Amino acid sequence: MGASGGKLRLVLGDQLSSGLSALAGLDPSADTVLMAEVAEEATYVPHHPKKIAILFSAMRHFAEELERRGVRVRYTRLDDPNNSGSILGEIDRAIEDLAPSSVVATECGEWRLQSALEGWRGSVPLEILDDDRFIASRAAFAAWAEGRKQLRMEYFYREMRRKTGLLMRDDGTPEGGQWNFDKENRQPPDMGLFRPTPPLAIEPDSITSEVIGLVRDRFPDHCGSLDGFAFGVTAEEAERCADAFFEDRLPLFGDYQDAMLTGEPVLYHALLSQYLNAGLLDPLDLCRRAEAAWRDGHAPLNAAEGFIRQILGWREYVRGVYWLKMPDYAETNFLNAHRPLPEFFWTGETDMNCLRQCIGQTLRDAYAHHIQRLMVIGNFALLAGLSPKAVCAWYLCVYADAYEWVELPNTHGMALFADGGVLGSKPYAASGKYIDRMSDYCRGCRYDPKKPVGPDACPYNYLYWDFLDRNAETLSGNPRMAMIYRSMSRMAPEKRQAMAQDSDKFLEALT
Ligand code: FAD
Ligand code: DLZ
Ligand code: SF4
Repeated sequence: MGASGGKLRLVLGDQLSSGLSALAGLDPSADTVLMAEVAEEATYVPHHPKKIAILFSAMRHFAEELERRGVRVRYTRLDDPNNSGSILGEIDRAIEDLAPSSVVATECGEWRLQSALEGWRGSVPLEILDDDRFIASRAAFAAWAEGRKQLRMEYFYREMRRKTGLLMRDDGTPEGGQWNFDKENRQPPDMGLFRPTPPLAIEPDSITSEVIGLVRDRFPDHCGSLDGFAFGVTAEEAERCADAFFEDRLPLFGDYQDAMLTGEPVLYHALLSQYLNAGLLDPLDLCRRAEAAWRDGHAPLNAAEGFIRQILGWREYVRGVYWLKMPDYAETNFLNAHRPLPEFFWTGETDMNCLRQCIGQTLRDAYAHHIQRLMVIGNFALLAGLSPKAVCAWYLCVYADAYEWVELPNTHGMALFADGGVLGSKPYAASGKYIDRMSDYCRGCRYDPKKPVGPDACPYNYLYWDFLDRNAETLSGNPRMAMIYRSMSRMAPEKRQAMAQDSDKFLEALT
């Protein structure tokens, strides 16, 4: 099988796009596409079984689709006895069997694999092409960042709005007269009235069912449930999920973006990141659809703008920061945090209800929305001084959409402030009051979000002040923290001491 002299075209598990640069100009009579399920990619962190199942099934469907179009695919299954276990090993094996003239790849999403690929020396040349599935290329981001003291997302986002024309008027000003409607997007959950249409559930077909069995057998020690698998695994299914989101949930996406409610894991969120990140959906296309929904009167401007900002702004921006700053970025630990991850991150078993709900949901669904990730789990990790490396490894494991290019800046930078302010101008630290305002979690909790100290006090409360105290030397000079440090200095010394004592007790018990 295979044509000697043709090109070997590598397609990775998160590169499942028919327009991938590595597939451009493919000659079906000579070239072969290489795809491989390999242990190294499935275990460099113990990914959530649902994440592995999505990717393996999506890879198998993608390969089938290519073959239907007359493309030759060399596909190594995980249980192939000759499987070398790594992407580079599979390239070597394919070269030996097929004798291609060269290997063509699209740059990898993660620094780890990209640097391994760049270091690969084989018997034929390797061409690594840009990944043009992003709206901003790495070079364009670097050009924007050049000479700037601070890389603020908001300014990058405005530039991207101008470049793409999304939500722009003919005179170059933003639609609605404002770039950003975030202030309108912070409504707490409106109990009673609040029953969003759930996301589209896709029934597993025979390929997905087989893959679920394989993942169950091969990765029994990976944390997370395979039950209730309902993800799409093809571009067509991902499009149907996007259709359902635009129809049912986009109109209220903006209003309730920060809300959290027990038993409603998705609310009005898109649940599309796992498809975007695997290449099954196109980011610019989703932005254009959100804009069209506003122009057609289906969704208000704050919803369309909020959604577009997440993709055109945040998603592109974190990728730009990742490639600009790696590999040193992952090594910083600005707040000198070293506490190991508590066991309940792997079980959800804690009496703090907000964490029990968010971690439990994560382990079940491989999904939590942004505020659950940032203000419940990430905020706890920040306040408790958990080690950034341990926390980042956890986030990379547990979410179906997790790839280091997007996970690391969000966790290391946004949630943990371990980068010292590359991504955000101050830590996203908050007490239990925030969680109480934005969720119903506190009602089902044994702790009281209004109490600052004592056995029934919400741990987020005393940990919050103790975090500020512990990090005063590093953070009190930050102008955006000045007000909070001023109010801390006015606090009665006995209260501060009581909070420090409760924090010590809590943190000791944690490990
Ligand atoms: P929605 O809230 O509906 O947003 C729409 C889309 O915008 C998403 O699908 C996503 O593609 C994009 N988006 C939104 N926020 C961000 C953001 N901050 N960064 C990048 N893209 C964004 N996102 C990932 O895709 N992979 C990760 O591994 C990941 N790790 C995160 C870790 C932490 C600590 C935090 C705070 C955020 C993380 N995010 C990550 C960003 C965000 O939480 C998810 O993209 C979002 O929750 C995905 O769900 P959704 O599709 O329902 O998103
Ligand atoms: C995440 C993942 C997993 C679980 N398995 C595979 C795989 O078996 N084969 C593959 O080509 N890609 C896989 N991936 C995605 C890669 O980890 C991803 O391409 C790299 O992290 C670079 O972004
Ligand atoms: Fe979480 Fe505190 Fe509320 Fe309990 S009281 S749910 S620990 S914020």
